[in-house]
Amino acid sequence: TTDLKAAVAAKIPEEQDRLKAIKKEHGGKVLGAVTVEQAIGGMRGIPSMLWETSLLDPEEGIRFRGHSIPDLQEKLPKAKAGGEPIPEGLLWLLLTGEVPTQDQAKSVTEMLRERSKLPDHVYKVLSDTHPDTHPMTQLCTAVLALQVDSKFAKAYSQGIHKTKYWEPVFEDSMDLIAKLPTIAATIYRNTYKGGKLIEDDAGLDWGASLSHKMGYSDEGPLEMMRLYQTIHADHEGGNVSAHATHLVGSALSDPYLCFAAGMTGLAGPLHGLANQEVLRWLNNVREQVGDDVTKEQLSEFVWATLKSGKVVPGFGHAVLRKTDPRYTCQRGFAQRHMPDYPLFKLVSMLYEVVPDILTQTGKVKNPYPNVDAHSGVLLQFYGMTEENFYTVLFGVSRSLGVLSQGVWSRALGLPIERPKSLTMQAVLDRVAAQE
Ligand code: AMX
Repeated sequence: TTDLKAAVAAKIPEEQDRLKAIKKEHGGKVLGAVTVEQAIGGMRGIPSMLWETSLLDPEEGIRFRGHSIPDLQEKLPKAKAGGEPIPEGLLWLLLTGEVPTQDQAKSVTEMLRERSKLPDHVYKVLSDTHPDTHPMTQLCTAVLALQVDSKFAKAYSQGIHKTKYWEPVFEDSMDLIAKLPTIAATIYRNTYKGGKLIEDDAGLDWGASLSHKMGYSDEGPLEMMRLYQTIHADHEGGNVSAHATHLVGSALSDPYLCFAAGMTGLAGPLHGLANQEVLRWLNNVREQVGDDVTKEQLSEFVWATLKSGKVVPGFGHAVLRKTDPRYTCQRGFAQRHMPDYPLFKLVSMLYEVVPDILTQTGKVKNPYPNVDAHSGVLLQFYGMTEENFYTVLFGVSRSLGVLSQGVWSRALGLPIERPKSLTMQAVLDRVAAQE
């Protein structure tokens, strides 16, 4: 079939049976103990959630439905031969577990295009926001404004049977994914280009159309945006944006409400906002030393950042312990398309300088670069210089992963989340009871 919803529907019974069997046969077994340190330390490493669309290996990085990023660069359908994958293909994979054919990916492009029109009231909400409103806040505002059209919220209020939840959740998720490029481009044009919007080009795929509507229609930025939108889609379930979406969705809040929750989390500097922070940090270096910076000068900058009690943005990770394959893949793109670009050279030099220094601090568990260390370079090269906007691009992509999982969370009947919290005294009492 080339019908995405039918392809998902066909998978649901077997996956429901699989989960039932796992619960029945292994429900009482232990996945891992929880230490006091973990309870205090941001629940790091506690296996406590189901997330089907992707899994993160600390050494190898993300796998989407079992496929690594280099794998998918080969296997996923492309807009042009030898080019970058289109994110619609990844959406099919995330939702169905199968790598799509060219026709299946094309049908997703068409399905999203049909749903892409943004209601007038959302344009109005966006043009009425205070001009200094951060683009991420504008994104959340627009998503919440769309919630009035939620098919799930309506179906729920009309008493839909719980076995059918996934269907209106699927519809809402596709509607929202379809509209996000227009929302993002409108935010961009309103904030930086005097509100002059650009007509869509009906021949373009979902990711390329975002670049086009922002005002960048050459082959270079179109391909870059396809890749960008593919690799930022999902990073298993425990990161802040995915977990926030999942948590809020578990209360049966509709996809608009839970995606907005995820985006407020993505807007934090330790998470998605890091791509903006990286650019600021790089610009600061260039302003003070120029483009011909030496390794020694760069080391001084890194040490000064650390000594002033700040993090080096774009480096480190809560789960990964090697260079992020999303970084490596963007580095490959830069080597192919902008090998002599000064900012790329600067970022490459940072790769040589920062890991040693972070290792010397003796506390950073992963001194290597993450996805956010590189994305800004690609955007800058094609003229998208407004770094405050970068996290919105991340957010558009993240919708593919977290909303796909949302469909499956409802299809599998996952319950409301409610972990146990403790006071410091309760921690001490539990420890004492064991001694
Ligand atoms: N620069 C300076 N210090 C860092 C650091 C960095 N890049 N990465 C980690 N550290 C510090 C931590 O702040 C912590 O210090 P503390 O003990 O004084 O509080 C210590 O090293 C141990 O932290 P960790 O266990 O290695 O990392 P974590 O799991 O607590 O945090 C992360 C992970 C990503 C928040 C952290 O590495 C960081 O702040 N990096 C910079 C911001 C960034 O790039 N975020 C984007 C991550 C990817 C994404 O979500 N988009």
